[in-house]
Amino acid sequence: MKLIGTYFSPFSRRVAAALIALGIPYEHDDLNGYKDPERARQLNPVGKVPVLVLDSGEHLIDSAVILDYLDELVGTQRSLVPTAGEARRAMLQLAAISTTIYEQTTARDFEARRTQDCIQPNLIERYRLQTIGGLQALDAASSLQGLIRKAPLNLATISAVVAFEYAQMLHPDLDAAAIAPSLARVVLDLGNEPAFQQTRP
Ligand SMILES: N[C@@H](CCC(=O)N[C@@H](CS)C(=O)NCC(=O)O)C(=O)O
Repeated sequence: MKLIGTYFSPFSRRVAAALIALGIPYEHDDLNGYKDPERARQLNPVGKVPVLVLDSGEHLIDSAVILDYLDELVGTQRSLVPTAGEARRAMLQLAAISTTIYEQTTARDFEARRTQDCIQPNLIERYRLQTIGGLQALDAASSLQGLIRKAPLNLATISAVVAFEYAQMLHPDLDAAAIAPSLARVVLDLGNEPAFQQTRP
């Protein structure tokens, strides 16, 4: 199978990290949807990465859909999300917080890049507070007993490590480690894991 999407995209990176964590071999195509929107639209009607191309030729779009497929592929014993119940809901909620951090971090970056007289400071502040709220919620789930922990790797942890590093990369002023010290420890503990090391942009 082939994963299309630059690792600068946190959505693509969390899929790549999941593929590596699950030991599923894949080819990688480094497409950046912002730099080559035409090609992205050819692969995905809404022009976004990641796209996963299966050996059958089928195209899967959207990281959540792709991750759901990977879980189906490896089966319930190895899946990154529990199959049902409260444990499944909790895992998906935390992953949703991480993907919202991806979105708001990107939105804040875009807003900050506007020419000075077009910037809307109230929007930048709103995105900043949403990102802080998300990091604090992930931090509360980061402990030995929490869902975000070093092992075994699950969807909440993969998505959270990617969220932390993405927020830190785009907005070092945020001081993600001070906002989310327990999550920062998990990120540090997992820093050299192939899933993260091999996908770091
Ligand atoms: N819901 C999608 C979001 C994917 C997404 O926003 N990808 C961004 C990169 S981080 C993209 O390709 N954007 C290109 C564009 O919007 O033109 C997913 O989970 O895969």
